[in-house]
Amino acid sequence: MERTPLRFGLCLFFKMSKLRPLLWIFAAVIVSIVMMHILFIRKYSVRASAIHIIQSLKVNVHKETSDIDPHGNTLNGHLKVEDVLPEVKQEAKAQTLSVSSDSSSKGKAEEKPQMATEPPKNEGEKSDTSKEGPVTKAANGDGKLHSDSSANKELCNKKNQLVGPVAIDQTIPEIEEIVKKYSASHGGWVEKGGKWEPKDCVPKAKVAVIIPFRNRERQLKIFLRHMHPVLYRQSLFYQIFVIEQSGDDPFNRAGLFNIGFKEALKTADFNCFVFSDVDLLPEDDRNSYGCPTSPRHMSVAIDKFDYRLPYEGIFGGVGAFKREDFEKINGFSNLFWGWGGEDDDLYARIRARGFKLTRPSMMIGRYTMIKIFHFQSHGADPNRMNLLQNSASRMDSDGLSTLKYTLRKRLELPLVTVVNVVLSKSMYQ
Ligand code: NGS
Repeated sequence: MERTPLRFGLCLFFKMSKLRPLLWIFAAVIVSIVMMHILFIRKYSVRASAIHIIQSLKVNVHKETSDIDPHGNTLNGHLKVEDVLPEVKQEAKAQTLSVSSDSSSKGKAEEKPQMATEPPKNEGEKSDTSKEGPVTKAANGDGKLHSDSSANKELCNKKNQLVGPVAIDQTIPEIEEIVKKYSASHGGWVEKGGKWEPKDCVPKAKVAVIIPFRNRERQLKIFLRHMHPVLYRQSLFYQIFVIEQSGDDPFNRAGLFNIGFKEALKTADFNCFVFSDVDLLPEDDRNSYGCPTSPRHMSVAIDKFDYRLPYEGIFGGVGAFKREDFEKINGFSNLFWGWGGEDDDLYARIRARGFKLTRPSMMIGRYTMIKIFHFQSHGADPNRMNLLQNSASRMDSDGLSTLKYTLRKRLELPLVTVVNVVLSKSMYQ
């Protein structure tokens, strides 16, 4: 038969209609792949590569994106933390410590069930002030953290206390104002040293919140006003420690975290640790500051990064560890002086030990970075890229086991324990 265009078209139509279901499936697969690529892969990889190009040009990414540096100094750099958070002062007793690898702890961490890291499903209202914290005075006023009067008590499970998204207030309060509102000595709940524990149930975690610090008093006041009610509503046994670096050496954020770990264990047998910058305020109280099942990066969605992860391996901002997990990676490196890299080094340690990194959802792990301009007296650590070449092999010989510092003061203020230390490069040469 003659092959006319009409016959060819009819044949093709006939074959196509038989194949049509297959074609639809094929098209659907292609469209899904393209959508996934656009939604997930590009979102992270484009930002990550931008950041790493900037890094390789040795430009301080932070300066490019915001006025605020989570590690450095402020313009009003003359005040010391005890001037701004006055009250109980103790004798300053200088004492040089060179801590060995068997750790500074007093007592073993208790085996406690883990605090749930997933949020309850039905919460989403804004906070109201009536839910800010407890109204009754804390039962024990002796300044010690109690944990073993728990024989007949049940584990705390007060998710209905959580409010979900919480209001962010960036006005700078007077410290007396917050003390009056929160301190147990004024009818609030926070005990001297910045601690609290639930009295009617057994807390699922004993948490030390560690804040590295230098000349950031205004941020600290905002932070304390924000954090105490959040930690209270999470029903945690908690204490907030500010580790203040004196001296003129570049800021050593990671070293201060290690010191905080050691110093906190002199106070109580904490079984989990949250390491946080002073200028990061959680926007949702379902983001648990309790014990994570494995190392947890908590500040996954910060406003300054448009609530996205700037790159997949970031561990900056706020992170949480079980005590034993932090010990297994020998803590942070002590060798990063100035801005940047110490958190990437920690991430490499976590990976090298085979831990699975956990994160809250992008909806729950939201943070506001306090917008107060401050001057950064030291820039980025020029040696950080070299150190990052051998993060894993350096892990055992650089960290908690080799930490050196001089303890200058330890102050139990009404809303926080301040540990003032000298930490200098010369200690590591
Ligand atoms: C990376 C830094 C990290 C830092 C992150 C975000 O470039 O330490 O930026 O910084 N890594 C290196 O410098 C190698 S931020 O803008 O939050 O200050 O955490």
